[in-house]
Amino acid sequence: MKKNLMIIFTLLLMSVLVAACGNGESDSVEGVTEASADTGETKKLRISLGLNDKTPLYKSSEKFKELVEEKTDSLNVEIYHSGQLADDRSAIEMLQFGTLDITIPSTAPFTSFVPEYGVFDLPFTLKNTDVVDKVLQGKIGDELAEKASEQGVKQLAWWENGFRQLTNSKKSIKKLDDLNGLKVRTMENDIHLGAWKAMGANPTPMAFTELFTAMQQKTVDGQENPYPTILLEKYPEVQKYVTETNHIYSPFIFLISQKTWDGLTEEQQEIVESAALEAGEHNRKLSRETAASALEELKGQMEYSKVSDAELEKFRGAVKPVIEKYKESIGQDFVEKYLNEVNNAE
Ligand code: TK8
Repeated sequence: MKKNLMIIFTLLLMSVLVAACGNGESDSVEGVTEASADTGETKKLRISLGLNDKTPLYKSSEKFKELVEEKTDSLNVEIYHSGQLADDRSAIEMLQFGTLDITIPSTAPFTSFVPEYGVFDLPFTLKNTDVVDKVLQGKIGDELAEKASEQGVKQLAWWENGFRQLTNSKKSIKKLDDLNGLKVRTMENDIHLGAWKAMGANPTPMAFTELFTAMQQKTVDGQENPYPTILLEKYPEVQKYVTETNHIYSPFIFLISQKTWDGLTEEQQEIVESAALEAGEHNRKLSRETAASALEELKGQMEYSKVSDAELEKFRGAVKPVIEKYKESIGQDFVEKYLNEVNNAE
């Protein structure tokens, strides 16, 4: 009994001390909101990114910072790249808790928060960037952003990760059978796992922050990402073969913590939202230019192959049951609506 009282007393003492020692310019939301609303201090907005500072994602985040800070000196944007603060999933959770302000993850890990974003994980659905732009900038894009706000985060814009391609250290991939038993890292997403299994590979879900080491240590044979990531994250150092499959188009989503958003003045909200949208345009343009130039560079550093259209039909055939299976968990009606939008956009 006496011992328990001592423990409770110590804990109480510690939390009083922590509260008393606050650093004036706090970086948890409550601190920031209270301090700046009253004192007009500069608010710090911290962005967590999974990719490094050579990538279009980082460059466009710098553009966002520039746009915000040129419009007001009441906001200061800090960018943390290469998963320094967190991987995609943990960063989303930190937004929900209010211990981080902004993150720009792929949609695949976000499906465990909002299943409808799983439409982007249905393989071979989006064929080119024209269709992508029409669908994302249309009703479907708005409806998804609406659903995100039910999870304590606000989606301000669509950014671009890109069309995903396969790399591996074992062999050149030209046909479906070449995938047999290949240990492929996937994002933490059941549909990706199901699709690679259905195509004969041996998939492993893994956070992006662990991927390079896993390839280096040959825990996995391969992975799939857009060309800019393959080149700028230095995958040719640990992968020999690159195969053009365009099997999935991955959007990035610009997410801000609802707590952070609520702590901003209306003027600051307008500045942040328009900067996220404008930097999103910058990001799409830069990602597409980089995808084209990265492919040319990679052809000089890796053994490149492209799966023929005829062979891709077999890939599509193999994943069909997976698409049917996951329509339910995503939401049958929403998938139908999405596929209609895609067809109309083609
Ligand atoms: C970076 C990830 C990455 C994604 C993946 O945080 O995990 O392979 O393509 O871009 O979002």
